[in-house]
Amino acid sequence: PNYTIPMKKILILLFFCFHVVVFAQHKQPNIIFILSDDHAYQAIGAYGNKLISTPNIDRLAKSGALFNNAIVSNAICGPSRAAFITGQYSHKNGYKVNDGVLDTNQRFLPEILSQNGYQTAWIGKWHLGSLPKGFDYWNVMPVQGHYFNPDFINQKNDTLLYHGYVTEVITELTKKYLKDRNPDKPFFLVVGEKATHREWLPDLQDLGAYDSVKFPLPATFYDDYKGRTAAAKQLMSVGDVLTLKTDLKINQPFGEKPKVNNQPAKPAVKGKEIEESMMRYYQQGEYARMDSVQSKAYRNYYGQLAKEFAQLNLTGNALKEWKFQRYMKDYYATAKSLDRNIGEILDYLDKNGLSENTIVIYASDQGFYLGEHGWFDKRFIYEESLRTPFIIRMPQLPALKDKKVNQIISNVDWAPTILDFSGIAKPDFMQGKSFLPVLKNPQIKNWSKDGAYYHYYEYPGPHYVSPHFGIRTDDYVLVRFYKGTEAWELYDLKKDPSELNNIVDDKHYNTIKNELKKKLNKLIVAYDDQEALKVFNQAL
Ligand code: SGN
Ligand code: CA
Repeated sequence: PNYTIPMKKILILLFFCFHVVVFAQHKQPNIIFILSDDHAYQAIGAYGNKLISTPNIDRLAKSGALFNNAIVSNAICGPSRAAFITGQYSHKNGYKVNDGVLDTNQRFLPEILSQNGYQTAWIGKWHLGSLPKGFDYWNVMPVQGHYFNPDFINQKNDTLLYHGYVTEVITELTKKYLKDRNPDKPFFLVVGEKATHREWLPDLQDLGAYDSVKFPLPATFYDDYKGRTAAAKQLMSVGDVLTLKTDLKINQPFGEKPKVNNQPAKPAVKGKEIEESMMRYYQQGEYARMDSVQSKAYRNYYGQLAKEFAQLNLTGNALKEWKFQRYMKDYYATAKSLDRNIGEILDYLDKNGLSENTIVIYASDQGFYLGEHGWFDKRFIYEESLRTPFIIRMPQLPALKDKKVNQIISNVDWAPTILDFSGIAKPDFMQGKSFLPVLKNPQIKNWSKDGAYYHYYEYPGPHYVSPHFGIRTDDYVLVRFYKGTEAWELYDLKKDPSELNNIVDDKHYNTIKNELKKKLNKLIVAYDDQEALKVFNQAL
């Protein structure tokens, strides 16, 4: 028999198939998602901050798109991450508050990417109780992780201590992953940063980086919370809740009493005793993890500050404002390493010819208060915590360069969008919606979320923010608080961007309020949030 012709046909077919596969893979972009922790959009140059510098995040923004209205669905760590990898709201994926255990009997984004040819990885902070599932590679820090010499647990279940500063360690692990990965498959990699989580411990080289900057007090620092009961009840104020000792690292061996009748406070201990007390303090808690070089740098830097602080004998507003300055200096110094390390990752991509086919996203797990309303922390549906930085560089869409996008997107939309990059259909369980159409055309008119849905649960600890749900549209935010506080709130974001004036009882806004309530009800029903529906119906 003559096999020549069929063999030729088979070869042609094989050749064709090979090209289809190669072409498809070429079209599947690599994706790096850098997810920081508590990094406020107000803390980024590209978002308008002129007091600090974030050259690398800015560089990403210059070559990509920056979203001004990227919001989260539940502004705390674990729930935000769970929403990311499930594309679902907290009431569906079950992860409503921190320190639970994410139910791994559900499907996650990496599994769907794997089925479609991707290799997937998560490195760094994870904070979902259970260990990562569905990733081909992972190496994560238990719970919140540590700034110095952090422990990591990997998929072989080995817990290893990595010597060094956390942000640097994460970058090293990231580069190693990129180097060792299978070069024939596209990758999806999440880099989970610890920075800038409380309590802010800068890298040694960044101690004092912003000491010469006087940070202006936010206009709402002395907010009186009039007409806002839930805001009045929280425990997240810089002036009163942030601790001198742990958060600001100011040990006070000099005696904590403020001056009485204009008499200077008497030092509790003197001379050598002060040094010894300092020594002891910087050997405890987080400092116990440090090596001698690290703890010495901390002892010198914060020890000096503690001495200066003791001389000042501050009380009242002066003390609150001093705490605010120190909070800002530590926060921004911690962010400095974060930005530098993002630069390091971008450089690695450039040097290794990966930039062209890699989509890079930078976002935080939520926003953060930098003294607005007098606060640190997050949780509220109010702007600073609701909105998270979101910057995306997509070489595939060159028109996106240096674009500012105002469309509202939510973190439940992240997963559907990532799937859409490779034309992978969104699975039914995902509640978000791909915003690739917005990336292709930022001016698009008919891509609308018709308001984004929000539901926060964790109560009472650690910050006494009443559970609430609500809707955020381009112009308004309508909220229902239902535990601890029972109240509706409505803000006109165009007229009152700081959300100081709760206009829910203002008759002029009756029509708007009723429309928003209808829209909110529609979202609750569409997303099937039974708990909210019950409260909503009782609260009408
Ligand atoms: C810790 C912090 C809180 C913070 C939560 C959640 N306290 O409990 O201030 O709100 O984490 O943060 S601390 O004294 O331990 O720093 S989250 O980013 O994980 O949601
Ligand atoms: Ca967080």
